[in-house]
Amino acid sequence: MHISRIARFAHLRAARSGRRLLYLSLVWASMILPATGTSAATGETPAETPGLIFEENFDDEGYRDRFTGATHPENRALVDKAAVGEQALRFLVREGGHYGGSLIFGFADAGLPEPEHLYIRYHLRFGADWEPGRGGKLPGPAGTYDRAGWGGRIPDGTDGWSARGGYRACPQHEGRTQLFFYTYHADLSGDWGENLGWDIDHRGCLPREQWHQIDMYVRMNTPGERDGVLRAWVNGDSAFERTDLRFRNVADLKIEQFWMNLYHGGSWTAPRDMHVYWDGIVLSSEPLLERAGRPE
Ligand SMILES: [Ca+2]
Repeated sequence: MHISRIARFAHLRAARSGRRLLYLSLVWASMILPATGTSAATGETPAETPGLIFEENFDDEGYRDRFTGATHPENRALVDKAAVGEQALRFLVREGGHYGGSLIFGFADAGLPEPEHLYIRYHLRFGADWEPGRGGKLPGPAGTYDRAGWGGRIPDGTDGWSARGGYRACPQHEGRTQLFFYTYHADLSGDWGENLGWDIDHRGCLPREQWHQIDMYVRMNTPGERDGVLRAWVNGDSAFERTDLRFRNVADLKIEQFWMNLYHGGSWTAPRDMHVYWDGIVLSSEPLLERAGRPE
């Protein structure tokens, strides 16, 4: 029945901030409980979420201290346009620029073990001024270890990997933005990462000015084997699945961080000032969608 090996990890930043302890605990357990999570696209995550590792709802300025790294504070603002709670985080990409910026939740930096599988949820809204154009990068899991697996640094299976989200103009629907995984894995053939389109029933093509609930699942492969998993759901419906990926040949490459990145490019830059809104992030070792299935 229950595996009761429960590891609790206090978090220095959370303790210092005195805010709700959002880094609750890691529950490395196979608990026979109904899967939790919300069916509505903009619902609250239940307080008692099995496997909850991290949650951020961007309802106060303390959010920065609950992440372990951040860049480009000049591009970030809390605004009254929430998917969850009272406020959301707005990111600006300036005309002629690439960033955006990053908020990073690094597991080791937070005093947590690096997981080998992870359920990720966040809420995403493209602003009225958003122009996807040739595209760029969005949040996703990564294990670059500042060595390889991003930005043209091709990995060899021992040094790094990543599976950030990516975006570009949707080819089927004018004005929509297509999502994909921008992946650096150990079977790349070119000089850059591989785009894995969220193509199931065009669910990865999102209209502006609406909140979308994005769910992702990543599972590291058995070292050397092509059995790594990436899945994605948009507003609760399956949009992508691969179960034959090789991220690593060695066991010590794991899920180092959730990299909440916004970068326009490639080499191209933003045609005008444009905005993206994020809210309601959850990282969990247990499924957040009932249909997401069990960890494998
Ligand atoms: Ca919020």
